[in-house]
Amino acid sequence: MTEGAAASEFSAAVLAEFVRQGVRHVVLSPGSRSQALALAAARFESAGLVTLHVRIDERGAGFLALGLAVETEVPTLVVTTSGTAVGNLLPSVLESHHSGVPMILLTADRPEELRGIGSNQTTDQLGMFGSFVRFAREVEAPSVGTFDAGAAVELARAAFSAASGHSGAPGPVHVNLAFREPLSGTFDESVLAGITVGERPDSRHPADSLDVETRPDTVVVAGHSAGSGAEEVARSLGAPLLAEVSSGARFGPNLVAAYRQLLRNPEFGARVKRVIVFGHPTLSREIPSLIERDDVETIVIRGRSGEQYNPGHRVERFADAVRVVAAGPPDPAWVGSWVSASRKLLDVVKVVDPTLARTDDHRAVAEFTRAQLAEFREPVSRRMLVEAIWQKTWPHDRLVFGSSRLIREADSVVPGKRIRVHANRGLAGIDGTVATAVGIALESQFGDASGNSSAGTTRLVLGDLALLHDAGSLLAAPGERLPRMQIIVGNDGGGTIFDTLEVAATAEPESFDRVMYTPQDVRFEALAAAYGWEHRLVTNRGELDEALSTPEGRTIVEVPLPRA
Ligand SMILES: Cc1ncc(C[n+]2csc(CCOP(=O)(O)OP(=O)(O)O)c2C)c(N)n1
Ligand SMILES: [Mg+2]
Repeated sequence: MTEGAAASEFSAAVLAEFVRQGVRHVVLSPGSRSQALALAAARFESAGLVTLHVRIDERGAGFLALGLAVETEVPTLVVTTSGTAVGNLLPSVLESHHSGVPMILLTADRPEELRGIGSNQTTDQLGMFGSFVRFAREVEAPSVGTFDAGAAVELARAAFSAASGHSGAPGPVHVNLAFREPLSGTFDESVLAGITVGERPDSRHPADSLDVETRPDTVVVAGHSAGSGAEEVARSLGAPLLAEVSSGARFGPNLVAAYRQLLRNPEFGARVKRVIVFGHPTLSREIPSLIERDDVETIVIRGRSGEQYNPGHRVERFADAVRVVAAGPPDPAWVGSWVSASRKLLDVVKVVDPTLARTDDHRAVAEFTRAQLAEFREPVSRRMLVEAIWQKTWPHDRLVFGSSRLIREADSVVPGKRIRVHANRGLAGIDGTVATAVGIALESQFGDASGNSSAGTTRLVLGDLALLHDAGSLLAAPGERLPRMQIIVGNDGGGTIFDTLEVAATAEPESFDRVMYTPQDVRFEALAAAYGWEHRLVTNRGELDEALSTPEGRTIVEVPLPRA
């Protein structure tokens, strides 16, 4: 074995064990120091063992890996070179930590003797992610003398286990690998033939289950990523289900979509005395205010996040799961009052009466046609936009929201529907949204390395600034897999979420606009064209329905929205 071959043999041995453990996707950004890992990953892809994605920007690569892992629930590998490349992974590491999405960073580094002496592209990489990673390991440069295939296997198992949350919450893991020149050689490709691709690891088994009695004063809150278990518990408890739009539990007979308005209403909010929380609520002020009340007792079901939800440190009990024990049959009046009040609040008034079209009265028919045309030409509002998108999304599709106003709008108005919705609510950044959605789209549409595909479209719904923040992730090199995807950008010329804050009324308008609204006048049509995306401008309901009904390829659907 030559020295370069040692780097490549070691890289192949590490990748082989990751594949055995269940890793299916590798995202990498180019670089010299990481070449042994990168070239081995390319061979693993040719052998059908992993799906490889190449992106030049490590920040986007990290979020792409996160999106892939949201779908697979298995750690995705991210391979980078040394220096600032590694620093660019921090945003996705933070989101991965806070949302409990597994990923494994394999960052290349200079060997010991080249550190701390001003070597090119060399910094202090170990510990760069601080307490945000579940595990950080330094790996010495492989060499002929010390080559140890067993160490490679042990390393991959430990990293995979930590990222998967086998002894804690799932999240990010950092493996910093030194490589000495020559940086790569060949490896024995017979390794590729002998790998059995891993099974999906079992999700954690709930250990600590808490008995909860039915009581007509209890609500179930389903925050981000709560999962469908929250809906089941609400039903068996006979409790109103206050489920956020990305909870995975916004459906079922107990759903209270207008939960924010009802919590503000003393007739409803004040009667709550017990709250059971699943997932991570972030979209309202009403939920934390409820939990902080002195007369309310809160039970939190431990989620995937590296940090448990505990507003005002008021949570009484944490548990891995709840078991409903009936103190008596649930009181149907309790949940019924919430559900019917919510439905009443959200009821849409139908403008056009379709029975008019069936009449012989010419004036009535003309009236109907006029009304229909008017509806068709109605300018798009935020509510109309999110309702139309929700309506057009089906279980084989994916819906992703950015951290702009539109997710809050959707959370206030959309009805129950069992569809897959994601948003980066771990830290609710406006960064990395395009890359995350592309990851979700690619995995849901192409599946694993065996090419399992399901039909379906991924729609990303976000604001103009969030799209511009991650415009670089529109890039995909020739030869990369391309998703079927619509990016629906509500273009209100800047960050209008700040207009909804108290400060908007008190700040000096010019300063407010300069430093908070931050206006932009980007031509999205040109941006789309530059990256090879289609562009559609949608200004009224008719055009919106048409655009949503014909998703093809990769399209940016630009919807101008009024600032107010
Ligand atoms: C990385 C990051 N930087 C800054 C913020 C603060 N922030 C939250 S929303 C927002 C503006 C969003 O604007 P846009 O995407 O156009 O949505 P709109 O509010 O107009 O609906 C900003 C800057 C953030 N959440 N994440
Ligand atoms: Mg905006």
